[in-house]
Amino acid sequence: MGETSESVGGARPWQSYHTVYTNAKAGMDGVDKEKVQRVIYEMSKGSKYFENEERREAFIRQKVEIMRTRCAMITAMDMSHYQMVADKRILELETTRDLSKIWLHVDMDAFYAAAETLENPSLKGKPMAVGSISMISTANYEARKFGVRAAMPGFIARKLCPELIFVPIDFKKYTYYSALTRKVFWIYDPNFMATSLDEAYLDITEVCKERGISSGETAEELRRRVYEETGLTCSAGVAPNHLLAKVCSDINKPNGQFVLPNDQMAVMAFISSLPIRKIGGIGKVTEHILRDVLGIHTCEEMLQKSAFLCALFSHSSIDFFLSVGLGLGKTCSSQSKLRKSISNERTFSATNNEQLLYQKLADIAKMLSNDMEKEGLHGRTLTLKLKTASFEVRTRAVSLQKCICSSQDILSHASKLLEAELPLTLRLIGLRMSQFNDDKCGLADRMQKTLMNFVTSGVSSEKAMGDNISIGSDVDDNHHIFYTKTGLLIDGQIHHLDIKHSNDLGDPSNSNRSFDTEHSIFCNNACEMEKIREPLSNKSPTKVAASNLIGYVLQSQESEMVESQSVSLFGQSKGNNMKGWKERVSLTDKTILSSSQQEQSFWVDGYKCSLCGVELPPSFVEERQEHSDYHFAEMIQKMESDHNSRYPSLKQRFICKTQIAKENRHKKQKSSPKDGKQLPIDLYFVKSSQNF
Ligand code: DCP
Ligand code: MG
Repeated sequence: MGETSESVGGARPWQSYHTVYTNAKAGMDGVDKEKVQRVIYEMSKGSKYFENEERREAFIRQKVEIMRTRCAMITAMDMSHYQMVADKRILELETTRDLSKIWLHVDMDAFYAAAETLENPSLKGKPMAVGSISMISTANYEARKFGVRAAMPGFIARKLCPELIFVPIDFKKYTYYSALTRKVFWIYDPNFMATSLDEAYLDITEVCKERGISSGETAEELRRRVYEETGLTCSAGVAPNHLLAKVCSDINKPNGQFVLPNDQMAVMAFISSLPIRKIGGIGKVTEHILRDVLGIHTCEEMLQKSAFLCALFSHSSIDFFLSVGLGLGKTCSSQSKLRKSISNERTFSATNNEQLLYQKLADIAKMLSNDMEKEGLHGRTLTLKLKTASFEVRTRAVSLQKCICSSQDILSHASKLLEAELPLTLRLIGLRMSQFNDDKCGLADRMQKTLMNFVTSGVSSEKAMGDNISIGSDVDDNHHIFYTKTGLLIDGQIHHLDIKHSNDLGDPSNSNRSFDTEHSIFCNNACEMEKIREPLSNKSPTKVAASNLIGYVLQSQESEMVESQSVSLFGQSKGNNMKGWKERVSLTDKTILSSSQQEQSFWVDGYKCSLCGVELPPSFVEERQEHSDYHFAEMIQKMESDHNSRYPSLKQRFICKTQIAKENRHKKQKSSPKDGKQLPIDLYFVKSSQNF
């Protein structure tokens, strides 16, 4: 894992074995890191977990190599160009700096563990963890001294700390205490934004002004009130924006606070030495790439290396990185505007008991609904997140015609999404709602013309398509878990499915609570989603394999694909990729490509989509098929838009081809073969049985 010459076959191979468990959480500063590494290494070596970590490491290495190669291609002239681009963007971002708001981020200390200790004082002062021998949700600060931390298998935790006491999870209890804390938060900011059971952002600008007290005094008072109300301690961070407030709340944990003044100099000084990994959204993969390719360790170095960032990354990533370098973050207070999504998820011991899984789903739906109600949110897009026993994370999403909020509605749609994935052995279920009712940039407003439109009206929207294609998803910490469903024809109608490239850069294994990076696919209607899952028979809905149309497309389009967007970030723009693809296509002299040629032509380096940058390893056969189908469907739509007058019969021929595609389409399987054989978590760590 991340092997260095020192460790390969060396005496201490664990030294290069960096898992999520060796990342320090609050209270773990003095931990004997090498001992933790050794124990985890010895207990997991040869297990599926180990293999998974190896895959992750291999992916990171590959990613780093690709980026290094790209880096090496940057000429001096490129650099001066990108420096200008970067300087301009930095100036633009600087103009958005808002120091008028005082934000407080509050985070309960060892929340589940503290709640348990409160109700059972005999646990006080003893190392304890909430969870089971399979998996723990959190550990108290006594246990953290031994290297025990959230999301660690319990038997590894016990090895690290033989005295460790396990207490089973009791969500009712945590929800109860969470509600009490929120009563207090409400006093300071009725529009506070809860991001989980134990965390919230509060705008305390008004309260400080009205009462003539400092932000530090306000934080002290709030923490005291939370303690009086609940008997639990919390920590707080005060800063001009969310991003910084969150970092600050971790600095003096537990039972402490840190105030960063609303002053640009203070912010820049704070940022100058802040390690990038402290930033929410920068996970293991991103950290490695920035560090190993560009030598970026601190936030400030984002600005120093801004030209490289502009040369290598997509617009959205550049903006994120430069904002981090400037210490900028969200400052708006209107929650529904502020929020893009709201989520809730839960880790548990791996199980394939479907009744249990549906029960957990129901609990999460209820919690999500409660949180949405508190913020007056109604959403259209529901995303289900699953983590399998082998630590693969997958997301499935559905976009509904109506906004929903009630737990019944959420559960009903979530159950359909889950049903399509079972049987599976799962260790985490999460639900996220997005596309809120007042989200003007929502799916509804940027709905593409679908292939159905093409078939029925022949009109397409170039703009809409451009809007939905990412210029490049350079950094994706979730690469190995990407699933996609695209371009589906149902009952003779083709339903638009939108591939979304999130800008979040979180590392899924860094925190089970984050609902970060993903590539979600949205289907327009839940009922349709249900139909999609039905077995495809002569009578049942049928899916178009747009790749069946490839030959036709190649013969009829005369290689005049539309080239939009001329921005080039090392061939990552849509325009460039379309061009590259076009060139590869024209090489074939307008003959039909064999399917393996199509594959090679489409997947750059064997795994990266040449059109949008999404990464799908070759083993994801079906997902890759669907992904390319989607792009081909798009192309047809675009071509129709541009060639409608010259090719009046294209529509008709498309319909004929569709009929053939229908007949040829095979039944779609609902999960990959290996998913049906998930190991329980304790078997997952093969060595575990020796240690019980
Ligand atoms: N949690 C979980 N799985 C994780 C992380 C957390 O189930 N991987 C749960 C248990 C935690 C609660 O969420 O008690 C809050 O998470 P935090 O990250 O805030 O962790 P704690 O509150 O336990 O500790 P800290 O003092 O570091 O905030
Ligand atoms: Mg906490």
